[in-house]
Amino acid sequence: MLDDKFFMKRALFLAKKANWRTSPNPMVGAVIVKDGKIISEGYHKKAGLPHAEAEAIMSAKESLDGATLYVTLEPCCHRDKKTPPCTDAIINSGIRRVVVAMRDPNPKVSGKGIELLKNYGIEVIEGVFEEEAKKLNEFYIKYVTTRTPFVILKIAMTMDGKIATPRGESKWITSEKSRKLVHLIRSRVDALLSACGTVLKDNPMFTSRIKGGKNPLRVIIDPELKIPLDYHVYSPPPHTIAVVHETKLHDNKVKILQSRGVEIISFSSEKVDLQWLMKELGKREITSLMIEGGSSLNSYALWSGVVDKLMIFIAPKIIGGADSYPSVGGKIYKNLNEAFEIKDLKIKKISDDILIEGYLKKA
Ligand code: RP5
Repeated sequence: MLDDKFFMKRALFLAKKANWRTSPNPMVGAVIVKDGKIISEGYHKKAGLPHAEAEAIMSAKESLDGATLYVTLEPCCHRDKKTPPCTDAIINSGIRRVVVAMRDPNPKVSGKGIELLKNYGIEVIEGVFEEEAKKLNEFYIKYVTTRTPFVILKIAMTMDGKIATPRGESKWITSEKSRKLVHLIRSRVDALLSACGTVLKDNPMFTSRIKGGKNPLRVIIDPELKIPLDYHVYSPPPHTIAVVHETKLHDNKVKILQSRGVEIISFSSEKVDLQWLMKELGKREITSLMIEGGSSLNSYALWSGVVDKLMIFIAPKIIGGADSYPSVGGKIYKNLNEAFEIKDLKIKKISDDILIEGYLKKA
């Protein structure tokens, strides 16, 4: 129905107001409509605070008898750590019709919320702006179904695919506007992953310099603890997790880092297993992560199969040469038909740069 689309659009707009601050929860918006008019609205602001539907129901100033609820995600039917089930609030409110954009992929819900509402005689319509709702919560969907973060691999490169000159100069390849967008993404993801090569070369801060933006947790692969203690990444805030080889656990640096609030995660294999690391981060409720590394980490992440989405910024520059750093180094595919494939491409012009976004086709 035309009206359903109209009101769901408003609910999606409200959901976005949370500005990626609801982790590990999804961003959800809700609108209550009676006699063709919006009588109440709500959105989920932060984990621990009321869900969108509950907020809209609570803030309604008139009777909800016979009203329609528009909500961007299926209402929950379970009690989480702090909030009661939204289905109870809906059933008790007098709302007779519920329009949802998408089912909640959380195994604790996944259709059960809808079933419960139907059992109480409430009409439920599904799938209005489903794709938009799914896109909005791509971090949450990956996390709640796999308990590992949604991973974005960001690469800033020249037109010939280089990320640095032979002597490692990389500041800056892309325009200020592109870098600002990267800072915006930093403020949306829960964590940023990099490795000691990039950190030793650039001494990056890995913070978000967006006004009012939150900083991501920094996850730094530093197996041999090569990064000096006075480097930005080891000077919280924001917080940092150092991923260290177990043979270095008795190093005095570990104690110093821990006294600064740096968390140490250790591994025993020759190289850190990124699939394992993603599980460890998932246990810490990291639902999304952006990789900002060099040729080796970019390659390693792709080959490890942890990357979900690519954001490739291409600047109108050419460095050339075999000794300059390629965007993706390391292992190669011998045959073209085996190459990594990217789908659902979106192309944008940002200043003079081009941003290509796409999702990795998984085998
Ligand atoms: C990366 O961001 C660059 O290659 C550089 O290593 C880093 C700089 O980060 P900030 O110090 O600006 O936070 O993409």
